[in-house]
Amino acid sequence: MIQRTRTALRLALSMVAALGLAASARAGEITTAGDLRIDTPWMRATPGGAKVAGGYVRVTNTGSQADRLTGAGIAIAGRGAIHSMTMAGGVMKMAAVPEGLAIAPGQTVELKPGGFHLMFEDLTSAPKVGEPVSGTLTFERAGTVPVTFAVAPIGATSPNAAASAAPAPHAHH
Ligand SMILES: [Cu+2]
Repeated sequence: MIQRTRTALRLALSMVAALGLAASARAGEITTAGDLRIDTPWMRATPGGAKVAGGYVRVTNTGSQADRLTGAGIAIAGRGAIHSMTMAGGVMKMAAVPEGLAIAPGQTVELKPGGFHLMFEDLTSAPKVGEPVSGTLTFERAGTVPVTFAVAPIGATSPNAAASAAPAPHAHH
């Protein structure tokens, strides 16, 4: 009887371990769309009441024709846009990039904290750590691609990083 309980417990623990692995694998999700390799879409949890959230992703063009990231959306936001972030007189400034981001053949475009990013506005609920958010990325050639955004802690600088107190001090352009 005791032996059987132990076996059941071991089984339960190994299932928890397997689920944990599945969760971390999802955090490093790679989607392929035509010639594009879409590496780990992610976002950060937001403080309560926040109406906007940034989104990040790395896209590599493995083909021979240029493409362009033109838009993005998530299920829990009214709209999404592409933004740049630059340093102007010691102040971080964000601006919409309506023309999108060109991705030349062989090139990787990285959207990350402190640089180009997706801006999701009119949040209808707050992204929470460990609860991936479904969404889309739209490209000129590859079309609209369904993706899943992993959710990292508030202040995280990468999808797998623990929350850090301060954002990266430099502006990436
Ligand atoms: Cu922004």
